[in-house]
Amino acid sequence: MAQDLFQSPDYYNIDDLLSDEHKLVRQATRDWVKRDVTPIIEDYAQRAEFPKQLISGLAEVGAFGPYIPEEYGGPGLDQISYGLMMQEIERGDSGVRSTCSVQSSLVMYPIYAYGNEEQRKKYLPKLASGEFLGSFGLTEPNFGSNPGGMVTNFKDMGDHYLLNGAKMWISNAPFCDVAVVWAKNEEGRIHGLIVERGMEGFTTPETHNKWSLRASATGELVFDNVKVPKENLLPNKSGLGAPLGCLDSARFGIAWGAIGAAMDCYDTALRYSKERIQFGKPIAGFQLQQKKLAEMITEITKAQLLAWRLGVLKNEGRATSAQISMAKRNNVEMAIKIAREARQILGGMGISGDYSIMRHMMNLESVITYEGTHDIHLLITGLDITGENAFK
Ligand code: TGC
Ligand code: FAD
Repeated sequence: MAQDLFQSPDYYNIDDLLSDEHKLVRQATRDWVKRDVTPIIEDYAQRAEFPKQLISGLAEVGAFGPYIPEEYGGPGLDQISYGLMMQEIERGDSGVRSTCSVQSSLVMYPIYAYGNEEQRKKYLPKLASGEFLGSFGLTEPNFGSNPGGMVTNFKDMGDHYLLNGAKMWISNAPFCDVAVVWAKNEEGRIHGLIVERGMEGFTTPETHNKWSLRASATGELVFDNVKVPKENLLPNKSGLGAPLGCLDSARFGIAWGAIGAAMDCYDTALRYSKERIQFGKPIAGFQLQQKKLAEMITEITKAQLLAWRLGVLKNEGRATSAQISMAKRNNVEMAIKIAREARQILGGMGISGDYSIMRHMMNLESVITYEGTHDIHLLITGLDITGENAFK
């Protein structure tokens, strides 16, 4: 059973910028991760299995829909609290944070923001409590970075819709109770539909052989003439902007989450470097190792400030999609570079599951690709600053 010695770095006293509530939320999540995630996560990752027993704990700390109002079962917290929770959970494992991102930003958010009152009351409390687990179907086999080309479609059959198509690379798919699925109507307009497990023709085969995000379940959503009740269509927003709006919220959480993974790698490498003796002294005393560690804490500090400022802007309703893209891109790249450097500081031990670094490093290979690839986010910034669209 792994011992969790994590100590959170705060080189620029960024805690001074947080409220008492932020710190309480962070501490409660950190305590839960230390108690319930760290001791078991390596074993589940090695076995490529999602630890389902964590669902109730995630619900208890408020990680399912942190900013969803209390009347719908959420804790009604602000965006910085949401970010800090994602940071602490990803400090444990990106796959566990993925489950929260999907549930909160990709399932609860669209039901809350684009759904009607009946849909909110029916689904949100069950999703907040973890009774229901959700998935989000946007990506298709031939449409990943370019989701606007999707071919999944539904036809109006009078008293129901008939849904056909397939989504792939879907987090939580194999055991989701509900899926928010994006599909085109007969006019080619994209809409969100809530599909429930048990609907005839709806299957969710699991995707195997992943070297990354092994403690998160990934699969397909397959729709073969699925009859979806008309009341399951999200009525208040359509077009590609609807799913992209959900991605803004999830990408924001990832910008914070990646800091958690980076902190864990840095903290592990710093401790190891002080304990590991070579050539008669701790390797922390060698300039080359200090360079790595000094650059890590510098990059973590810059990422913390970026995330905090983005959180303030988001709380004020002023964060733009392009600002969120910049933070997702920067912070995930920062984390993956730190994971790679930290692994080297541990030498051979760096590849062992006795330490968390290699797992973080492999996980981050998914994080840098999902929710918009590293290159796509660069192009979003490029478009924003030049006005020139380099996608097409
Ligand atoms: P484009 O013509 O630029 O835009 C279409 C409409 O969408 C609006 N829009 C946005 N709205 C809200 N938030 C955003 N971030 C938005 N970006 C664009 C835009 O204003 C427009 O609205 P309207 O009213 O004019 O129609 O669309 P495009 O086809 O050129 O594509 C743009 C592009 C490439 C940036 C976009 O499609 C994109 O972001 N691609 C990346 C796809 C992606 O991120 N997929 C993620 C799938 S989900 C996932 O990975 C979950 S991982 C889960 C886990 O954590 O485990
Ligand atoms: P592609 O779009 O084929 O891209 C391949 C390469 O081409 C990339 O490097 C990309 O940057 C580059 N590229 C593409 N277009 C351009 C361009 N215009 N200019 C320059 N370069 C370009 N999706 C969901 O809907 N729901 C989920 O829950 C979900 N979970 C996921 C979980 C995991 C573990 C993974 C790995 C993926 C998940 N995804 C999910 C899918 C993810 O969002 C996509 O993999 C991602 O958007 C990229 O799509 P793609 O894999 O088809 O790559």
